[in-house]
Amino acid sequence: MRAVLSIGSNLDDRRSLLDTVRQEFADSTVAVSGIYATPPWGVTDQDEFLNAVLLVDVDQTPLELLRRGQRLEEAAERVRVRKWGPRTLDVDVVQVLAADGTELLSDDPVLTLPHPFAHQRAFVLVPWLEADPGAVLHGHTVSDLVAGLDHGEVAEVRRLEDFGPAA
Ligand code: PH2
Ligand code: MG
Ligand code: MG
Repeated sequence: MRAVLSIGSNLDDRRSLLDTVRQEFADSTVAVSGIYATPPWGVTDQDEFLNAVLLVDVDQTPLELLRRGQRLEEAAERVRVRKWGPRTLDVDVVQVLAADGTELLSDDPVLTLPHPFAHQRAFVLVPWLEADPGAVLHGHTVSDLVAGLDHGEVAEVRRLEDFGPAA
């Protein structure tokens, strides 16, 4: 199964924390975006985030993959203080595709698929489009979704650098 992971950090050594995800999935990464600096969305009185997107091919269920991400969050000593608040590391499973390319749908509150807000967040869509220019989310190309976003929001998502060596 193929999954799209959106990862973010706005506390501590943000690059090293994102890199723990890159390393965890080093053998299963099929594409990766650059690292982007993004203004905090939702709760705006917090530091800027670094965000990136990884496409991974894994032989796991979506819930196993979620747990794998949560173990990295725990290793980053993530403390859930407030919704949308500052975090050392966030690993979100944005989309899961079955082997035949079908998008998995789930309304399980533990792991809702696709991620319920991904289609409207520039900090997810812009890196995703870079990692997979042909990506489709729920019948819309990610390219069209980006084009439909507020232009100011898109402009504020700034690519800083490559995210480590190409997989
Ligand atoms: N994550 C959030 C809330 N707000 N803003 C940015 N820029 N990047 C994030 O990853 C992010 C956010 C909740 O997970
Ligand atoms: Mg999140
Ligand atoms: Mg999360």
